Amino acid sequence: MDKLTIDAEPYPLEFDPDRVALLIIDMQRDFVEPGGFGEMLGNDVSRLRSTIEPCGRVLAAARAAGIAVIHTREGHRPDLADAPPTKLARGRLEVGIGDEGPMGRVLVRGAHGHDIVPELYPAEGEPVVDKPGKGAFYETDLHLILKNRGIETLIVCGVTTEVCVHTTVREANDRGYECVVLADCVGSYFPEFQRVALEMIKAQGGIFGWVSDADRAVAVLGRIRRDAA
Ligand code: C5J
Repeated sequence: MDKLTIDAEPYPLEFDPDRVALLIIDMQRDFVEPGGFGEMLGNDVSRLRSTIEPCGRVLAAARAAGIAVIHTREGHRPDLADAPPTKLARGRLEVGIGDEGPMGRVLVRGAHGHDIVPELYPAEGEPVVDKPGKGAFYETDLHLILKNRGIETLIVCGVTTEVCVHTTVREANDRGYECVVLADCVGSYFPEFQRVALEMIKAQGGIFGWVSDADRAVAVLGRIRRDAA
């Protein structure tokens, strides 16, 4: 199929529709749902919850287009052997990673809070990458999964914008992927960080990648579906 173009900043991004994937980062209950770890830390989770609806539209469009969809989750083994002691100690929290939280053990694989919100739950065949760090490439098989599918371009959604989304986009950029981050599909607890994080991605001619939004992504993904039909 011919190349397509997604309208984006700092300029429209041309991509090969056979080599594009949707990457949804850490849309886990503990970050996004009321009563989870994020809210327990005093954050306003509504700032993150507003991403669920546009993410859902992009996810539906990606599935209809038949492109690769990959989900990530931040978290650790139940024995915490893959969690750096510095990460466990950070913040001097009363309830931190590995402790019993409102939705089970915080950021521990298998806990209710660690899993992905039902609205965006992975479908059968969609890889879920469990990552111990903020970046989705660090100590995971994400790069291998993408290489095996011939992926060159990543449409990026998820939370939080300035932490796991940014770290992953930077890692992807250094590995030669072109990332387009959908502004309304990524969220931060801090409005200022949301704004600046998106500015940073597209500054200097797209130093880390491109910024677009759900509507523009759905429109271009719809062209894949129509052309394939
Ligand atoms: C954080 C993440 N913020 N997924 N994780 O700790 O951004």
